[in-house]
Amino acid sequence: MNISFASVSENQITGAIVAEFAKEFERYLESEVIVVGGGPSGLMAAKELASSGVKVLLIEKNNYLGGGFWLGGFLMNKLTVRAPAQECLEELGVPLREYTDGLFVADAAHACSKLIAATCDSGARILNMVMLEDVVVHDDAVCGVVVNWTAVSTLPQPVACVDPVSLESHLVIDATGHEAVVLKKLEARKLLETKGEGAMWVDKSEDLVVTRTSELYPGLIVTGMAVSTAFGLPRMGPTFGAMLLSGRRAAEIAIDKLGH
Ligand code: 48F
Repeated sequence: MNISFASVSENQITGAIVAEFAKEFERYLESEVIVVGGGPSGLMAAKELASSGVKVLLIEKNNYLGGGFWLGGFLMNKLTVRAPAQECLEELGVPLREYTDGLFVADAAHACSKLIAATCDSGARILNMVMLEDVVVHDDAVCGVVVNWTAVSTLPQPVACVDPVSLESHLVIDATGHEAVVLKKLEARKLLETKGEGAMWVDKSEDLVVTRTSELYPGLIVTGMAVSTAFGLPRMGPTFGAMLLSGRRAAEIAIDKLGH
């Protein structure tokens, strides 16, 4: 088979990347919501927000999205969700099998890639390899993030003198998982206190994570496992229903606050 690709120069390829990135980055210097962390809760929150017409930017420190959603647990490619959260996966078109009454199993790569695709399709913008370094706080409310390229944090000190930049937003969502990175920035300034995650107790943890998903400080909503860290709730292991429903709840809270 003969094939002839469109003729372009090397620098046109570079130019296309630089121009498009710069245009989009400039457009998102201010967003309505910035989601920090692209695991299941952050992706779900960003997808639901963008689907409702909210201008949302998601920042993720890794070069891939999905966080703990790529693998169910124990390095095995299956993940579980408990009813009623299977509905979220059904909406995404993820094949499911009911293992026991109300406990569903899915292929982790399939579920994660569908959620990522749906988030991109929703219109949420995504910045990979961008790491939250700090938050912007004006008049006792969070109103943005301070970020740097993840690569900068891996450089040796003598060559890592790179100042971060700020991005503004009406609301920030902490979806950074167990580490609750955004909350920790406020805690370091004694603006709030986190309790630290409790021991494993799946039957309690999932309901609690969803019901405690909330605005923890003016302008800052917490979702996913960061909720456990904030309130000292038990952890839940490789089941993801609460992550999906907590992300959806975070989006509802944000939409309500924005008055959309
Ligand atoms: O850890 P992660 O998947 O958080 P989650 O959405 O879901 C937790 C579950 O995966 C699982 C569980 C329950 O089922 O116990 O662990 O709460 O995703 C968090 C994402 O945040 C990114 C990180 O790389 C991951 O993709 N992240 C963490 N710190 C930063 C960050 C940071 N400083 N800046 C940007 N992204």
